[in-house]
Amino acid sequence: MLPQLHRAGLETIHARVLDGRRLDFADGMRLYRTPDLTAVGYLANLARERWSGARTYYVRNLHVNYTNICNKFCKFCSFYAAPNSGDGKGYVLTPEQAAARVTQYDGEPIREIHMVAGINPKLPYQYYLDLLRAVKAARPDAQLKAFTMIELAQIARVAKRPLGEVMPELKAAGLAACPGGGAEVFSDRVHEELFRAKLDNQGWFDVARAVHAAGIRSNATLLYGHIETEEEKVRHLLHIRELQDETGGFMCFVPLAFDPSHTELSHLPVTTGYANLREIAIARLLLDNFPHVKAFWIMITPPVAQMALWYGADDIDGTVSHYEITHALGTTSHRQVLSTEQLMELITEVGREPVERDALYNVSEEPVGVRGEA
Ligand code: V47
Repeated sequence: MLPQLHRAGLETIHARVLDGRRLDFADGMRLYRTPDLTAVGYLANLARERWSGARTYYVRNLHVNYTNICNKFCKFCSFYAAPNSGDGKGYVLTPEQAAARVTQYDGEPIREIHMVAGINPKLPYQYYLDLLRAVKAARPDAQLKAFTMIELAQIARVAKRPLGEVMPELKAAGLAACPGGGAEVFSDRVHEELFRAKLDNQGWFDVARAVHAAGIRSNATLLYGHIETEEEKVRHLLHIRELQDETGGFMCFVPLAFDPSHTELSHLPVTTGYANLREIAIARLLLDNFPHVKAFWIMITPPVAQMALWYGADDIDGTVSHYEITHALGTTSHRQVLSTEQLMELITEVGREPVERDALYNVSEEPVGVRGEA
């Protein structure tokens, strides 16, 4: 037993992690409350290495946001434009325009196209099918990771059919996987305060169940760093773990650090590196049935994402290029890009092994050597 774990009061959790036993609510709370983050990170790294060894997954990807018009008015969001606001800020990409965005990257070996947007009540079901088909036709070699559970609920609503019937059609049009967004925090209190117009927590679970039942795998997120409590975060993680026990359809958990700039919550501070690493570590420890935990560098900065590779994360997302949901930190720009070489350098500098993946975590390249290894 390391004296540091003893001092931090983490002996029992250490024993459980070593034995591969499941952590419970009280363990989650203890992990949030111990100030010794390196002790928490040490434990998370044991779990991380059990899943992935030194491997760190990255993907050559790009993001397409097909509309910013949204009728959900979430207080944490700086991306949306209200329907019929007349302020000229709202846009909808036609399927052809979305395809043209993708074609700009012809010549780059993009493997994943991440496509999400606002809930625009004017878009008919046919639009979503045409969008998938057009983007897939523009880039047949890339996989479409598209539509949060919130968008999928809307798609079923406009199709006027159950999601179980709609999913095979979306699949046939090119949908390969779904991102984890829209989960926010599974707390009725936070739902009421920050995103009351959006699908409720139970609804998110029902949609995820239908998606997984249709053979499409997805991610799950937690939006932290606003008004949520530690208890609510632990419950969120335990809910997701329970759903994963049931469906087995989740690939990766993505903690999303709240960026308050340009939102109704702009008085809140940005999350610290200390807090960001703790979220990743606790997710890795509680989610014993999730193969991957992502350090989304756009939100937590590349240097913290790099540290996170020793605090439970085994995925650093991708090259991204243009992320509209939030701004580049401290700027008004949405341009946020790392080259593949920069991503690989971030990974190898901390002694981890870069592994290129696709949207479904198929490995598409042999790992390159790790710096410092014989
Ligand atoms: O659901 C909105 C979040 C999500 C803000 O699955 C914000 O691999 C921070 O889900 N500050 C959409 N976050 C993005 C998303 C995502 C991103 C990257 C990878 C994956 C994946 C999924 O963005 C929303 C919401 O939780 N969000 N506003 C904000 N101001």
